[in-house]
Amino acid sequence: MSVTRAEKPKKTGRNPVDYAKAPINADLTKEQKLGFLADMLRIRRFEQASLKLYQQGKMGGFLHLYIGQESVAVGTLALMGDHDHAITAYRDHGHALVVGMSMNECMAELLGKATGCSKGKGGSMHFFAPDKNFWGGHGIVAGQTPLGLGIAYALKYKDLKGCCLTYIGDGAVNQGVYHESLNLASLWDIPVVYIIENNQYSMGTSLARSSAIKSCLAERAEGYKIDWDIVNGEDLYEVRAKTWDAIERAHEKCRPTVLEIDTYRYYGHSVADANAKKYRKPEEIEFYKQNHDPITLWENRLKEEGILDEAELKKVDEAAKKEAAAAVQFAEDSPFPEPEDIFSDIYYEVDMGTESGQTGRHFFND
Ligand SMILES: Cc1ncc(C[n+]2csc(CCOP(=O)(O)OP(=O)(O)O)c2C)c(N)n1
Ligand SMILES: [Mg+2]
Repeated sequence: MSVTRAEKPKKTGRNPVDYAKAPINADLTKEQKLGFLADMLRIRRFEQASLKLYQQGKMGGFLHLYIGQESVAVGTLALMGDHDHAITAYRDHGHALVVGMSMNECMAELLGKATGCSKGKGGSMHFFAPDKNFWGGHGIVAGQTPLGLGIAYALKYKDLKGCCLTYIGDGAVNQGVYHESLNLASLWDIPVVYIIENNQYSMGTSLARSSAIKSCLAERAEGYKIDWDIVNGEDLYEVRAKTWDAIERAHEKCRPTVLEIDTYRYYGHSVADANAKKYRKPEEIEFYKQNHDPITLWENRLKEEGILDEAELKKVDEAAKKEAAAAVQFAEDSPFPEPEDIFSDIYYEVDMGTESGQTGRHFFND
């Protein structure tokens, strides 16, 4: 159907196809392009600041860093329109910042503070902003895949021209529920876009050890008659162009798509894991940092286009660092939730005082 891995551009840092000329990119302004740079730097500086807090022992629970994968969130989520929605797994900081959540509410959530987006009760894996069409933040691997399908089903049911960008890892594609979701997405013509963020590892298990077909994960969509594509994640223009094709397919034809975006994570699965010591070599991580860093490559691209110089780059980066530092201060100054609030924000029915909530029948009508 679409392309095969053999046709994919080699990881050279420079794409042989110039996706800058794709219609969705051709009219981008200088401000928009600098905005993508700013957003990628904001994610990186936010996470570096959060890592420091974790290492100081100020954070409970997990911290799954997105550093290295910034071009995926920025390249895809910046395309969202009014009726488009997004849902992802636990590695959710980048997505949250791109949909417009503030660093303050996100940093406070990491520290378990009442001013956090989930009132300090969710932590790193549970960033949510329904007002921004962002539905989290899910810790069960592939658990978000039927939820994304359901959100997209609701859009179709309500006759709204929208889609649900549903993010999933390279390990999660092996979960049964993802395949059940693909089957229904195709059978019922659901406007869902599954975006596989292929960072090559599922915790400490490499793709080569987890997938029967190692060369391509998106190709499995063939089994469900779903269009698919593979994307060079280090080229922001390509990410935007191919994601836009998928969004248009959802909007215009109400058909699903599976996109596999090649990317790489620099830190461990969560910051507490063995990272470079057990399942990959430090040299491998260094190679990606030196040759395939999505932010450096975008900086280089903008310099070539004559819209970025060192002074402007410094300005954008300083602003990101300042915003992250202010968020740390805000989070540290914020109070913890009150103990008496421990039972609130668990069930909608209880919080809203619905009849089922009052009678203890949360899920069934009779
Ligand atoms: C159903 C389920 N099984 C196992 C786990 C433990 N677990 C958490 S993350 C993870 C790896 C997922 O890797 P991938 O889908 O590639 O996402 P990435 O962490 O690379 O973003 C596993 C096995 C879980 N959370 N849920
Ligand atoms: Mg992975």
